[in-house]
Amino acid sequence: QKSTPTYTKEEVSSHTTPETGIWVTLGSEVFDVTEFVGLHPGGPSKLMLAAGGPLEPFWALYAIHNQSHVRELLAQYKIGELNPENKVISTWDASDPYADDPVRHPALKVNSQHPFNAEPPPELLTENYITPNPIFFTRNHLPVPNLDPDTYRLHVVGGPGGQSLSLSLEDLYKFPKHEITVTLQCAGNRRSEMTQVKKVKGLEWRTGAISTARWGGARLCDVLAQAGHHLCETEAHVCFEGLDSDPTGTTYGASIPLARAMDPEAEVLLAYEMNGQPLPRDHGFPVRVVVPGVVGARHVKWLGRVSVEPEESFSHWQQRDYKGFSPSVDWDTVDFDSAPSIQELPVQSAITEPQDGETIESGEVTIKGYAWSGGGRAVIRVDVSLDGGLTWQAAELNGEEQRPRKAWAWRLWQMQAPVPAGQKELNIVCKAVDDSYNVQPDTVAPIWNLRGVLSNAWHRVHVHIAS
Ligand code: HEM
Ligand code: MTE
Ligand code: MO
Repeated sequence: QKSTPTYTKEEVSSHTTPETGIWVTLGSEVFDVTEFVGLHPGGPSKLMLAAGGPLEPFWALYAIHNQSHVRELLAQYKIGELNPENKVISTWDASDPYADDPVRHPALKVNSQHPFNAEPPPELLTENYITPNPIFFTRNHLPVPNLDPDTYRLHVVGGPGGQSLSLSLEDLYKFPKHEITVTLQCAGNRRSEMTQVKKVKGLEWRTGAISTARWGGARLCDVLAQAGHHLCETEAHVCFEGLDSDPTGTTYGASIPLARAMDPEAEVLLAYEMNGQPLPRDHGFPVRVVVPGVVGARHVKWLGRVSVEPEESFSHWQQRDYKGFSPSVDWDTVDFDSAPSIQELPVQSAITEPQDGETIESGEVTIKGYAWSGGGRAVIRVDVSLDGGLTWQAAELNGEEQRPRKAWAWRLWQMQAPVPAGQKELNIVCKAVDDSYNVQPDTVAPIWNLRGVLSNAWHRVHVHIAS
């Protein structure tokens, strides 16, 4: 009787190409699925996301694999077991401020490990209308605080004649619960396209610094009213402070105008639920702000303090970051006081399938992507071109219908098109139109800015056609 070969995790992780063979694990079993990749009903690119590692985190997203015929199919490719002596070595290090950060999903494309910044790959981003929590993009400026839900308190500074509140989670649950689907987008989404025009300062986000969730929580206006705030000073701002801090004690902070915070129709939330679950640690456990239609930077996570002030938050991220400038402004001439902080975002769309540089089959092409606009403006149309923008066709809009003036969430879109015979390549372009008839600019250069924010030019993807 032959004994089963055993492999270490390192050996498995070095098998990620057709040349080395493509290996995956499930439980303690190791499989060589090189021959199956091209046959995968979900497509080769999705299977390849798991190459060299465990299937579990991916199959948790796609319950379709929870069937006996899938297990039987996989069993045919078994080559051995994981080495049982493959002990997990604890990497805990008290001097490393990031040592206590949570474990993340392996599908995320990491732009920076410390602090953690990562986006879902395009082939997963538009697979679901609601982004599954484990692959929701993550934008952290600091280490993730580890907060105890039992001792957590939210401090709300009282208004004129009112009183300050110190709210436990239980107290927050007593406010009427409000649930809404909201898309969050970082101001730096698609920054990598700006870098191609001229270097910018910031993380190289591709098209994935955007995700959508169903958020549940108390309305900010209800909490502010209980603390004695009214919409009297229209010039006032609601300042939020996070409980994440750097070694000097500086915390993350941001603000929004009081008028938005007090408007029940603006639906600003103190959210404690994300897709029916408590917030994951990376997304602000136990409480974060959700400001529909507004740039991600104002959705303060790990919320510790709320106050109403005559001026915007003095935080670096409100005053010295997340502002737009003309392409001719550089780091020697920039005057951050001269520009307003970004609040509502402009209209945006991007192609997630096929991807730039990909080779596709001739015959027919399926093009997929997302479209969204800030300020509750609904996307009314997405135009797609296969010839670099000479001719256009309207894509089919999918996902939740959006309410007028309260279109807080994205539309996914798709289009099937014949590939003209004899064609060697396609220059696919998309652009969205919102209900104010705002459109995306055609090129990046005229909207280039030193911080690489508000990158919303037509999205272009160049693909080759297999002959
Ligand atoms: C569908 C096998 C890895 C995503 C399927 C189906 C099989 C299969 C047999 C069809 C199931 C049915 O229709 O009843 C496998 C095997 C894998 C693997 C053996 C690993 C060796 C992955 C990974 C992902 C993924 C890593 C995602 C990142 C999908 C999706 C579908 C699917 C989205 C549904 C396709 C559709 O019909 O729309 N897979 N899979 N698979 N798989 Fe996988
Ligand atoms: N809140 C705190 N406390 N700390 C942060 O670093 N990042 C902001 C915002 N809220 C941040 C924060 C930025 S810039 C964005 S884009 C969103 O959170 C990202 O939210 P997500 O990580 O849940 O996707
Ligand atoms: Mo952001």
